[in-house]
Amino acid sequence: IWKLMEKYLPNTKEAIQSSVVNHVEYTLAKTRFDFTLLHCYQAVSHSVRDRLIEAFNDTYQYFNNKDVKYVYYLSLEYLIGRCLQNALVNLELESQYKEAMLDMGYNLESVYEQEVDPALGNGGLGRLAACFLDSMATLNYPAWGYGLRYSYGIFRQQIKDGYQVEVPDYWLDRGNPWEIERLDVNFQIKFYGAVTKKVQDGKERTTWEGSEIIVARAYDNPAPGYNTFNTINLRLWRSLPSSEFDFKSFNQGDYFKALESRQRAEFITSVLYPNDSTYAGKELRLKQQYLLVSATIQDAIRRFKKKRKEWKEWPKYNALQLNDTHPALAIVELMRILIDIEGLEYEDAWELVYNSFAYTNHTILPEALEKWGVELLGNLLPRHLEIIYNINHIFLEKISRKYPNDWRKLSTLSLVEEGTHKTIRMANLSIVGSHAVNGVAALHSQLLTTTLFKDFYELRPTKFQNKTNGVTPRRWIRCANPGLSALLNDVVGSDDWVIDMDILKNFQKIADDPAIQNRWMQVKRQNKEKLYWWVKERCGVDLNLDSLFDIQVKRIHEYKRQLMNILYVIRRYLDIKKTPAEERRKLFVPRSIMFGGKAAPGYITAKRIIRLVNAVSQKVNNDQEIGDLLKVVFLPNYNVSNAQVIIPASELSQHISTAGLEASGTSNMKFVMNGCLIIGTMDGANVEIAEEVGEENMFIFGARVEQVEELRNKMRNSNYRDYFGPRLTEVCDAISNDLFGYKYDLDALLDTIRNKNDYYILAADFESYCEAQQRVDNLYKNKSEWTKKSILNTLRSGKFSSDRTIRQYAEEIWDLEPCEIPNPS
Ligand code: 26Q
Repeated sequence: IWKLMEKYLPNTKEAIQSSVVNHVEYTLAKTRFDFTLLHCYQAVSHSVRDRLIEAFNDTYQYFNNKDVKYVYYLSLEYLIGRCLQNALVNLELESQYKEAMLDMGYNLESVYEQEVDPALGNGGLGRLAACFLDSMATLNYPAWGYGLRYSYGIFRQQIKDGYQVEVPDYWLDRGNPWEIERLDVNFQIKFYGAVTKKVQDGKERTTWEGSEIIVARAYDNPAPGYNTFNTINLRLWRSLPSSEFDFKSFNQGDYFKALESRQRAEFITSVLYPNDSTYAGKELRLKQQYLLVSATIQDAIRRFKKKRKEWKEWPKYNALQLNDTHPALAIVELMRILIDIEGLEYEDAWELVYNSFAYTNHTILPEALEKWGVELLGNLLPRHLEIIYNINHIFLEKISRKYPNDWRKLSTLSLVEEGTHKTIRMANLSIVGSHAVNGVAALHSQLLTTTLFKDFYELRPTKFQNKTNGVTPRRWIRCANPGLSALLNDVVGSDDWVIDMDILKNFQKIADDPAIQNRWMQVKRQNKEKLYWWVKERCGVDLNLDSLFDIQVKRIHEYKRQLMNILYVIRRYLDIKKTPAEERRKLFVPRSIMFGGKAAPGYITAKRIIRLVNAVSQKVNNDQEIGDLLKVVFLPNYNVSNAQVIIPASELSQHISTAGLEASGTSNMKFVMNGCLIIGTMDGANVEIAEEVGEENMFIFGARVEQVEELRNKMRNSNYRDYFGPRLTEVCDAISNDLFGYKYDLDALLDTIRNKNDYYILAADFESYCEAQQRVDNLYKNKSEWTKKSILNTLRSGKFSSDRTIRQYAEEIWDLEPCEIPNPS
């Protein structure tokens, strides 16, 4: 009977159709007389799921037999986006399913549209984790992703009256065919309670008795690799009440009170914190972090114990990567289990922890660094606080031996921030507990070692590394841009570029070929048409398809300077109005300027930026004099599936953060791959993009990182009128004179650059930004030159494949070998 299970499902058109029909009948209990497009999506997904599961089971069975080392990627966020197309593309079954469905009267693309977009992340950090899973599977690395199965992902953004409105995202509404609920994989998670010490055989033993016990249950999400049978697991935990939960209330007969506390247990994984730049010192958030950490470490230990190895071999078999400090308690949790439960000596436990953990930093913004109040932490996790103090004690002793009487060093390196409100610095904990620490772009990693983590760097320079981010070409070219994919297949003569982006470099001579240029423009045009309809339907705006599609999509934040972008739009509007009608078309290239991105619900300035964009959009789009020379649109609810429509259609994209503040950026990479030119500052990965594609193929402007501090100092001692150029002054006056309405909100917004010392040096960079924009117009008038640069951008973008990034992590941090499962046929 087991023999039967060893055979893979057949993938002929007929076999696919019969599997879909089977799911219609037996999984959905539907008939052809009562059947919708949604049912069709569900049946197709189940049919694809069956195929995923085969590969998935074989993969881990094989890893297990080969006794491999695993990497555990720990992240509070995964922005995986829709699964159906991605699974079909990676299984290389898209054309078979397309045909099979067409036969049955369904267009596969409209089936794709039925899927909700799982949005279990905020932005860059969560999407990076998803790209990494794709690359780890594709490169055959033995890996596990671990995260939380939030019932509510990031809110859905609606625009009402020009303001952002947040709507809860209950993404599990229609079930989720992609997950496998593991009723048999549950771990207990403890909170609160007390620590007791007793002496046993002359040795002090510590135990922690939690007073609230809940359960974390595993939900598995297969992530298939491309061009391989390897399929790895994203294991997401859901919190549930434990069966003995609040036994006391039940026994005392307080039935409702007992049920209430059960609901509190479920609440822990119910919602993702929609914050991507300031930490929230909330107990619920700490419970989320600990739940992920504790369940994951227990799972990893259970798996390790099955190998029957000695503890000292732990680092040989396990690498644990922390996606920012959010899961940093894993360091402490592993220490606790090794010492309190497994009975290891402190030093031996530390050795194992230190050699298995590594930490990735994603920001140098001080307001984003996590610090947990000692009272909060000590109440929720008393034993963990004790261990943190231990780690700190031993660490600081070493420091004071090395730097006697250097109080400044001691206080900056300490895991504890003293003060009226004592806190634990999670970044310091992560650095001290890891053998490798990395930034996410060359400039960012360099800034870490010279500013934020300078003292740590001097202590142990070899610990610090760079791993420039990357994105997966499977989702961001192959899935999102089928037109470009077909073109690249023709250029290369195969689809090898999908797993080896570097080969595109060999075809640079095509950039001058007029026939290729024409096809290239056609592809872009078709993508623009798709976005045209998207915008028309959602925003009611009719774009000019011949206009330059100019796009800035990312979370709204002052440091990303969407404000500078929209102020320039106003500049352009005023300039067009000043120009005699008959000269306008000669002087200005028609532009469609689009903004998209969510503002954290409590971030008022970010919300006002959205308000301003919509106010300008209202005014400009309805100005008869302007016509289609200028359109401004706010694209609502920017998410992964919308990005897949927006990015391939864009011709110019904006990455204009204040130098030094965007750790890397990853959408910049996606845009470049899709043949979009960048207007940007020398920040984050833009610096490396410039190195790869050539500065002459980008529009670079603004202060460099070395100049920023100097500029700020200059501004501190002056009035804003001294550093506002005439072009910016006129724009702000127009807003203050109520040209766009909403004076109260908008004046308050302008005050962030007028009276608050303009921390993000918008005013200082404005003139140089306007000049760069002029260069954009000039180049766009020459279609062939523009297209040539667009082609070169794509062909030179190979470095930014997450395959390169993951190989570097595997070789330089994880010490991990690939392990490819054999072809089953
Ligand atoms: C922390 C504590 C409590 C609640 C929320 C958070 C939190 C959540 C998410 C803090 C930060 C984030 C996300 C940060 C992020 O997305 N950073 C981006 O990471 C990208 C991938 O490395 C970089 O490309 C971006 O430059 C960086 O901004």
